[in-house]
Amino acid sequence: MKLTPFVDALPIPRVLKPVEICKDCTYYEVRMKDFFHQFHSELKPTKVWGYEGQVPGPVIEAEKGITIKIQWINEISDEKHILPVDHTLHASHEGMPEVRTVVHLHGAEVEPDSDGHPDAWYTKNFEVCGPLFTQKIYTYPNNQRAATLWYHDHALGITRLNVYAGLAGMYIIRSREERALNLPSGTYEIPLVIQDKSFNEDGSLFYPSNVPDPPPTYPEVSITPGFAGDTIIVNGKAWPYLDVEQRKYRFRILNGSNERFYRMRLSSGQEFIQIGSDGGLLEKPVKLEEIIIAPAERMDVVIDFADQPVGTNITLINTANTPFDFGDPPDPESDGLIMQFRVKENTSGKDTSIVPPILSNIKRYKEKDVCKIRDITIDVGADRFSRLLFMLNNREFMGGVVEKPIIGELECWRIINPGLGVHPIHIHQIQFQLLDRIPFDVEAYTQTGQLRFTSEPIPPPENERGWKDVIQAYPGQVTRLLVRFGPYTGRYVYHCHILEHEDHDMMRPFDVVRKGSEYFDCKDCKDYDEPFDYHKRRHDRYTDAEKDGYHDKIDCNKPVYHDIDSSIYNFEEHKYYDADSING
Ligand SMILES: [Cu+2]
Repeated sequence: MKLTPFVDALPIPRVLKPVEICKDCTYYEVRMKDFFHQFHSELKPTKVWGYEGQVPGPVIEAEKGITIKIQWINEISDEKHILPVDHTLHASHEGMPEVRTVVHLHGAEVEPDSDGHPDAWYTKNFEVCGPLFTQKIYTYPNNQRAATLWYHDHALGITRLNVYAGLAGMYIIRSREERALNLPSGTYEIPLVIQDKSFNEDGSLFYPSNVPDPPPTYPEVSITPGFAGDTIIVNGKAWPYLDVEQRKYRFRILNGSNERFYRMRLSSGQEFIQIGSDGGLLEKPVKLEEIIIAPAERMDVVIDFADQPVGTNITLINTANTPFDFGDPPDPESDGLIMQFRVKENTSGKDTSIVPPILSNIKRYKEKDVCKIRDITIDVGADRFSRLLFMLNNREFMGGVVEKPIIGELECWRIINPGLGVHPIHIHQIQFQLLDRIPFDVEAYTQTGQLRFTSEPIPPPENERGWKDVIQAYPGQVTRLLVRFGPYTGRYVYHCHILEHEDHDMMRPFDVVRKGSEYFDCKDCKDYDEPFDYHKRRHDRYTDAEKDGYHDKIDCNKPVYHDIDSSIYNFEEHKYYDADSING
């Protein structure tokens, strides 16, 4: 399927309107539906799943400190998934509902029951729910820095399919401080949700049902080690163009692709001015000729078109190999192209926006304050069908909870990657900081398990010195993160954000616990070692379903014991204490 690039204008996702604005929160309802969407004017409409009938979903605008509540409603009418389901993956066995969803607000600091745990999925109108489903309405306190977040599906075993089918959208937290900076705004601030897709001749989405020439041990429908589409989609259109005036624009770039990294350049040779990363504004703007963005990362950039002659067409180019960075280079005429900017005269008056030399204040964590060092190894093995299996700390998703960070304590997570590819590692609940990356002797490590560093630590590049929730873990390096959890306790996950890796066991649960919290030894569930409050809440719901061997016996309407810890929640002010005050 060959589509002509730069035929369709870039769509700007609309901003979602709330259902109700109350005194202390704003309430939204977001419906997931199946519908047809035209990705390119030469392409027949494509059946997709999307939020509020849009691909990508509408932008949700939040104000720092003002709580948003959202009911995410599954109204997808399909009985079966529109993409091939691999029934050998967790929670995907025959008999499990295929059309199940759960929404994760990526980068948001929220309590566990609003985090969209992969096992908190539900089907149409909440008829059938996963074992960790507890509530229909999610709460987002927005008590964090202004930032570009995104919401997307996270259902266990089918996240790659649900996101690829269209379930993704942007969520922007704004603040007074940021508005005061006078960065390009309004018409000149544009979200760019970059994804890749492939299409069949009839316009339907193509997603592989197996690897090419699968070995006889593979199941009929099988997950692959990663999928990249041949068509680059921005805000729901293939290779769109955008008319720009001779002035500055702010682009909030999100890589919402399954596997594909983008190494972005402008054909004009001009620089991007990066002003923000996953967790909001950097301290200072950083000028870059090239930006590498991994799946799920966000880059907030300003591009200044003021000196570009009217009539100039500037292409946003991709040169990243797939898989990154050892795979095939992109075709300069298809997946090597992202979109085009067409420079027009400035007709709307003088550009009074600026990029100030100081954008924000970032208090760096200090290595000397680290209470615990945690090694997270990236391991490659084989599953029971002899398929390539990426794991974290050599455990599968169901391999029990090992990481139990104490709320408020600073930890150093050392991600050890002895493999070939770059894995974008995402940790839920918090924003973290990159300490450094240290090259190590991979051969010695593989043989002895000992880390032997081969050079001095590489400090974070300027554009990775802000807050992050996804980090590119390079092969042959130990990526050291400084991580502090809070203000919530409970169960979260961390995982690789290559969605085919995440769905195939490159995801692990962890529990944020209170210092000295007693672990509850439950006679009925020997496999579970978790904080008492969490276990108590979950116990009946999970064990009954597990004894029966399937999950779908759970009544979603059953009242749930909902624990809010008064040591971290100020009931009078309806807000959570910050991590410093919990520890102090
Ligand atoms: Cu990975």
